[in-house]
Amino acid sequence: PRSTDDFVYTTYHDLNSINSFMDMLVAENSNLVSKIEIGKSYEGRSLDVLKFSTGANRPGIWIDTGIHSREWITPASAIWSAKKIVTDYGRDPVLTDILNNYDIFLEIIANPDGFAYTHSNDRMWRKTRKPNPGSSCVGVDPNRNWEVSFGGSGASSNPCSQTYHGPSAHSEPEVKAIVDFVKSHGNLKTFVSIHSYSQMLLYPYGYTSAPAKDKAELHELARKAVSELQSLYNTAYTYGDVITTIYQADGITIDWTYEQGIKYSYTFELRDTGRYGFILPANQIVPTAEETWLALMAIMEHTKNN
Ligand code: ING
Ligand code: ZN
Repeated sequence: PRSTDDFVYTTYHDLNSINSFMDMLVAENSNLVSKIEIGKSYEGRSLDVLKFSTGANRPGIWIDTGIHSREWITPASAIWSAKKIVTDYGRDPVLTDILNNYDIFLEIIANPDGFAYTHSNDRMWRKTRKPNPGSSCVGVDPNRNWEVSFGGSGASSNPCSQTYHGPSAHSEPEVKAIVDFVKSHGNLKTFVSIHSYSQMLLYPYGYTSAPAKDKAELHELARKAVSELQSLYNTAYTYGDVITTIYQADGITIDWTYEQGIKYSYTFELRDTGRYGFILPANQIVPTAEETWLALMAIMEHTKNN
């Protein structure tokens, strides 16, 4: 494709194609979108974030996808969402109002080494691609590597496990890059980390059954977001805190961001509930992106109004 109008949103793309999408989007909308590199992956790939901004010194909203590399529906949805943002800015009054007051940061491929590996070697690869000294097993779970209850029982100390927490908190460059960005930005109001699958919208905590101090508000906003999502294609989501809705999980992204003071910290688990699982057919990309966008808009609008 020569422009993001020609880009095919109904199929899955590899890293080169996604990189070219990002570059075209920036070139076509240079007044609204820029690309920032927040770090490098273990294998040296750039960790790129699209910044949607209409002015200086704005508070921020963060969205990441693809931190678990086999969850292909998440970057595919993010690509559609990036195009949706540039299309709707100046047309949709709610999104325009959001972007006139907040910057949106979108990291489409949070784990590029893993993503490349899902294309070249193993479609079901989840973790990072950093070797583990003393083990033949590769990689760390980037959703157990964060410095909150790091190494707790809701993670594995076995390098061969899919939920291996890694040698130390923030040991993975892909995680550390986000940590550094969150700290140096200092004014993120919302942090949404998108996974698949299970059709859930989750908020902190994963490491403890103690309620988050904003639980009532987070729960009510989740209810609203899920109801908006369901209104489009009747896709049913469950919602609640991680530990009661899924299971105990220690060292997770949103517990760390919440404890950094980012009140609206959420994780989505996109389609489906297991029929296709991680191998969601491509004809579900656009419907999934469309319905998820409604939930994201609910969260962003609430951010703006609070
Ligand atoms: N599942 C998540 C996992 O990392 C999850 C579930 C989400 C746990 C949010 C903790 C926080 O185990 C997938 N599919 O990644
Ligand atoms: Zn995941």
